[in-house]
Amino acid sequence: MKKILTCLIICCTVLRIRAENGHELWLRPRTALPVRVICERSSPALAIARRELEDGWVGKADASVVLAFTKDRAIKGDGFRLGQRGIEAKTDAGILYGVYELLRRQQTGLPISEEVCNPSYERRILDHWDNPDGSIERGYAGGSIFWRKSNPFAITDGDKVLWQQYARADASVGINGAVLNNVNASPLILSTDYLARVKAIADILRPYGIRTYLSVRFSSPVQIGGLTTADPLDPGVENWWKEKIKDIYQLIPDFGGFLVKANSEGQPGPQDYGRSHADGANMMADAIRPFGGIIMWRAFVYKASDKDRAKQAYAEFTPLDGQFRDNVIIQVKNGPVDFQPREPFSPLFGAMKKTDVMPEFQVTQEYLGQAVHLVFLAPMWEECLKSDTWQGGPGSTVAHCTDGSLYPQRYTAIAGVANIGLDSNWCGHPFAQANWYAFGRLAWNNRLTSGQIADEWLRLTFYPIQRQRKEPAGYQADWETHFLQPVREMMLRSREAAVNYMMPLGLHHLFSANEHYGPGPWWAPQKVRPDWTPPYYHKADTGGIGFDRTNTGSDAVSQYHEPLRSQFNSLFTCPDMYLLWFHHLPWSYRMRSGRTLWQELCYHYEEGVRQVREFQNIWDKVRPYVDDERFVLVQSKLRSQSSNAQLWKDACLQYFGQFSRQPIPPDIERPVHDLDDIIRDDTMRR
Ligand code: GCW
Repeated sequence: MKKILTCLIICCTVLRIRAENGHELWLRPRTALPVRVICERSSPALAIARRELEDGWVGKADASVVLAFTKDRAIKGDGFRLGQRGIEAKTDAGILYGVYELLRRQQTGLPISEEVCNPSYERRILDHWDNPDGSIERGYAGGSIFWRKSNPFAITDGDKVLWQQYARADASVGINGAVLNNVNASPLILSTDYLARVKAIADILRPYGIRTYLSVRFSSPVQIGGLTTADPLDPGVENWWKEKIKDIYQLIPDFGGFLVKANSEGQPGPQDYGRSHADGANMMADAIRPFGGIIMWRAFVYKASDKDRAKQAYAEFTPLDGQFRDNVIIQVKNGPVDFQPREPFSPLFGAMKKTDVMPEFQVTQEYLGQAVHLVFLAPMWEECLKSDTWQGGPGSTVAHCTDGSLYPQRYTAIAGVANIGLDSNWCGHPFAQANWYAFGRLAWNNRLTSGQIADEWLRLTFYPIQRQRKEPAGYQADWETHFLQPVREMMLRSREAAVNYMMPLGLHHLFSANEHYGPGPWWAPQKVRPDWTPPYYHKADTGGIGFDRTNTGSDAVSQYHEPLRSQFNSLFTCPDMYLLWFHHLPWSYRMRSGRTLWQELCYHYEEGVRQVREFQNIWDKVRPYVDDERFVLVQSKLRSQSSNAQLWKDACLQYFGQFSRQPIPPDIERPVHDLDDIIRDDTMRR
């Protein structure tokens, strides 16, 4: 009896799922089988490729893998051909990406067929909004991995290890660029001390095929150069940038270029000198051209005086089409306002036919529950990439308008605002890692589906390590049925759930204050500019709710190509999900469902809360398949998400209910918070 008991205890301990803190991301260690890697060349990148194969090979034992260079024209840029014998590519980075793809397929059980894989975008970049003092704008996972406040120029072994791990994770999903600092840029970044640190980082990222970029402040020539102006047409200013750029390339010969936020949210820019965005961008583009660098110029612009902020970027940039140098690329956020839970695509996509344009997505969940809510963002990006702009006829999706397949582009690129910090699991929430992963995968292949990405990521990130080999018969099938399927479904539904409990039916920007987390449809202090407050966007009163952007309202619909213009303009054809984005409607408006608008709103909020409760349930049921550390963390975050979703529902329904003057339908759960209490607590926190 005693023997049996001891045996049982041993078995349980052995089979207990090893605790994981998430630091290894989707690159968890494998019990690799022996493999022979054959490669005629050597380089730091190829050495990494070789090591990855040796450490991660789970194919046939003692197989040989050939890494070979080719001139095959079917392979573009850093693309590669995957085959039974190995990988062929044109560049070192191509070989490395091929190796990661091969290993991913082995590790997720996908077939390895003869196939050419080319990247959708040539530049696949993470924008870090990291400040030189180590803080991160809209960062929810600790301080910066690149910069720090105390002893800012010392480079420790710990720093190097972290940068190398970061580079490896990026490369494994095809990311090949990193903007190391915030677009609200400090001029300090261009000072000698900081540039020395940039060089140290670039040296570590380089073998992984990652180029380094910097955000620059337009007024740097004045602030750190001692000039009296930053006017882009001033020869002294041009010269200052030329010299600065020369210095940078001396340190970092493969430096990627600059990212610029100008004349936006108080940042300086060419308009301060009566010049245009094109004047500003072109001056920098000319200075960086001899070194092969690019200028990514952001189209995120709007003024407090605008009647409709959603129209501003299009209004300012389309007249400049054709005026930008060919090494300028305009960086456009997915929606016309600002990374909201749901926006229609920005009408700038496809509208600038003579200018290179790149999409900007936000990986950090500024407006989607930050590192508390489980929200898988691939469905949101997929929705944007697949939106048909009609700009070049039917099928002119945002993806086609930006990846060079519709208009010739000298450069193609895509950027994601990173969600990475010093937290041991990098992203704060274990599931937020999936957004980093998904951004890279979509940047590499903009035709991938969210389902495929979630599937891969879950297999790589959650399959119990000690089951990876010699698994008891049936374990994998059991894991797929009881863990993979429900959790993948939860991920795929999570974005729509957030839209439901935060701002359904096209509502947007209902956040309290500047932290962009909790509800605040009432929030409108006198001293805050109106377009930073929710009432500017929802326009609720006893007459109804929604922003009238039809041709009798702000006419933002006219920025879209037909047939979208008419489709969005008409109540008969405007999709429900954009209804209150484009229309101001009475509370009694009859929806397609037969409900009134007010009732429909109530049902959406209710549905959002119900979905998160269901996610809690799904997660609790998968406990036997997850290590304790990650299980408990996700469980407690779901609990917070659930109570926050409830708060959103209670706040929005009671606040809007004052205007609709209608009761919450009887079959909907009653609020559990009092509106006055919510507003009081919210005000007291400020
Ligand atoms: O979404 C807003 C953020 C700002 C950010 C800005 C931008 C970096 O609230 O924090 O500033 O967008 O994209 O420039």
